[in-house]
Amino acid sequence: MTAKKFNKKEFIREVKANVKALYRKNLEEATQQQIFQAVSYAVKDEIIENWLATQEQYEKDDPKYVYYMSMEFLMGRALGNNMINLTIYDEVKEALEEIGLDINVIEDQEPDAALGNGGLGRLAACFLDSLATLGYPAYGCGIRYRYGMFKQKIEDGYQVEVPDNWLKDGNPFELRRPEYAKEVKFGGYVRVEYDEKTGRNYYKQEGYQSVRAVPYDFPIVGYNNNIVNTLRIWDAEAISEFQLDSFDKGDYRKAVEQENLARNIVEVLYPNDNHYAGKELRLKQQYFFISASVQEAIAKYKKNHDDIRKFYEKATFQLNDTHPTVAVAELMRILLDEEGLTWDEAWEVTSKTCAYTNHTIMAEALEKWPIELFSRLLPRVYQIIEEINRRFVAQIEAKYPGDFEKVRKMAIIFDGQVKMAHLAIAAGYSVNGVAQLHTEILKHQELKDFYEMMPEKFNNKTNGITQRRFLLHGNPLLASWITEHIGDEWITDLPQLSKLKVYVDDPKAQQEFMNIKYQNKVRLAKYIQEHNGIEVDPRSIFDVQVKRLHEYKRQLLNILHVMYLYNQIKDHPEMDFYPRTFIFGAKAAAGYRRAKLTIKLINSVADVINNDASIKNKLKVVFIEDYRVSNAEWIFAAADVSEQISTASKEASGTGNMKFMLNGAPTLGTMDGANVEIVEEVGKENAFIFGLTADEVINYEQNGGYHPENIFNSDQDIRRVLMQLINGEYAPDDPERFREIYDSLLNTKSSDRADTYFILADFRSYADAQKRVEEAYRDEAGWAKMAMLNTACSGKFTSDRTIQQYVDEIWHLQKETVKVK
Ligand code: Z2T
Repeated sequence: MTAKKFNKKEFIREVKANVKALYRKNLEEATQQQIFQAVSYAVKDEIIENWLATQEQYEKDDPKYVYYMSMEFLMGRALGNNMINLTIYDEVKEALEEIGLDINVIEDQEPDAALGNGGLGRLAACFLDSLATLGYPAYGCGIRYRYGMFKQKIEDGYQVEVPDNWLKDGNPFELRRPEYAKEVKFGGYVRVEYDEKTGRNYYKQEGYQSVRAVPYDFPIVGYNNNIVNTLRIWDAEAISEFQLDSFDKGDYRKAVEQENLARNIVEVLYPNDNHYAGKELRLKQQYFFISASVQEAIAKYKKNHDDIRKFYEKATFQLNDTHPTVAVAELMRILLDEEGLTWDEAWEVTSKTCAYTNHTIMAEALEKWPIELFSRLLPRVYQIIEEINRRFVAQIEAKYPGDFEKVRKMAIIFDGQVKMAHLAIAAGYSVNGVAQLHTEILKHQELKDFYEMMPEKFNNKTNGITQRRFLLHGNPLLASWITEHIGDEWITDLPQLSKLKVYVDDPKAQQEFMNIKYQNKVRLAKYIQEHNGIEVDPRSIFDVQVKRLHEYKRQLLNILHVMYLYNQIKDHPEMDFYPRTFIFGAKAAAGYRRAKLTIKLINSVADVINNDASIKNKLKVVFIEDYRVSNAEWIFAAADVSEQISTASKEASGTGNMKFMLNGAPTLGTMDGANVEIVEEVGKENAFIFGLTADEVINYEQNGGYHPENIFNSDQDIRRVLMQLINGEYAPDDPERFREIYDSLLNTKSSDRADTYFILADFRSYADAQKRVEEAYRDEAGWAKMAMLNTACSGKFTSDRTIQQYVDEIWHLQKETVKVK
């Protein structure tokens, strides 16, 4: 099945017409931003027919839908991706060339849709791409934040956060749908009414404030299959005066309050990755988009069905971490209070509808809301959770009579807190981890008691990434080369990449493969020169660590090792050393002091090393400002080495690791998250593995016995590097600047052990692995083979595979097809 034929003349005519209609300008007068808008509207026109046709087909077939509920969708740019999936990229490129326009410049005008922090949000975006490409009916449900992930500036080596006003020029791909607006209620109290006729109590929320949730739809284009699904994100508006209850009419104070509530709710994305801050506004955001989404899912179902007790046959809610877990109680509330089901009927529907994905074992990420806050904001929802908890505790007691420890550890409400993970597990029909190792740790450590009580709910879904964005769009040279050698089926069937294996020993293929890598390095070097003012040599090894800045991800281990290498080169100028460029990219949560200090350390080390002429450009350190989806595509394409060096057991999966592998960069990493499965696919001889295993880390954590000061005292190289943190080597103006980092490695605080993330424990084995990288890279043919094997063995890590497993083992959806009109 192919998409309808692209008409170049018609397209050019439309772009010109759009520029006129939108800006009253001719092409020659329009800015690149205006042309981007005009091109995007023309591309949207190509999408609209398919969008309509898809929704019509779904209407006719009445399929089951997955509602992917997520606080985050890290979509990145839409224009390039939409052209790719419509299979009109090259045609549009040519058409634009004809009128003197450069498609790269046009694409570069688009702000990233950065409605997410990192891995979790980008995973949601990859899943939407795969759902549409595989032809599964799906909605992404989320929030239309006015400001997404902040833009990062580096000033004097420090991170500065700048608001991300991504909507300021207008968003050509969004569609406002006021006809689907919903009312969402906060606060007030619950009034109980006994109804003689039915003999039941009815619960009514009164004295509340409310906001109007208005959805904006974004098209999610499947690859070359005419399918267009929908990402539906909610904006908040004030309930207008004439919609106020008659009781509240003319209540000026209340009207103003509701205006403020609406404005605040969707104002900004919380910029925390793997960290729970417990803010009231965050809970408002959660309930806001969940209530609207659940109401909409039910309204949609009721259009064509009259038995709400069978709702789960046509809908399933996938909860992206615990952030959307209030959906459990909201669904119960609607079924009980508005649909009139009994508790048991409502519970059956709810527990057959909701499923939960866990994305982390980091304790500081667990959502535990204070009862006071929760019940004040969501009084009726809280009552329902109390009843869910009462019944769940009874179940625990029945299964483990007299074992109060079990209740203490598993109850949903305990110690004055509402534990969202416990609610999600108790209420859902599926609990999944995001990589094999992570799921095993959930089953046997973090969620052990739950696994023992309900093993049938637990399953693994190893994460994946979409090759359409991270190879076809991000690395067009490699994509074309692959297609020339094995055909283009890999675009929708990534395991076909294994056909490349026959070329890994072929010198010509090796040379072509590495030449493409070189050209991508030139492209990135230009970007770095333009954006950072640093000159890097594309012939050096590009050693890359890009991901959120977090202590467990150990950017600190990386930069300490750079300091160690620098010492070596200074001590032994004659030493053989293959030139290296260490590239970092990372945003730190705005309130994460130690992470921000690590950014300053990286930039301080970069300053010293990059300006030391005596080391003859053997070492360069680059911190790429504002790492985000759009520049990530270029970075993966240009990487030689993929740094995946988290403390074993801490990185649930990782997905950047997969993007590097796909683009031919071997992993330098610990046996953590999906690294384990990457090594399983490519062979450990084609990766550089080091460090403690997850079992060893967990054993130290539970039984003690780790003493970083012993390492400090016995290893002179390590000792020297650590001393350089406090002797002004990298902070001559303020030698105490990095004291906190030094202390974190050596000084036990009352609260936690020194070197919480085992940096000293792993330092030697990391340095050895780095040495092996250098040796391997010197062997040109050997390296080319290793790089190609990484690409060839990356087939498992497509999000198409992940989604197919969700469909087969959790959601049970039917594939749809849409014919061209
Ligand atoms: C996040 O990006 C991840 C986990 C979270 O737990 C929160 C956020 Cl914002 C609450 C990441 C994991 O750290 C990473 O290992 C994983 O690959 C990714 O989610 C997608 O599952």
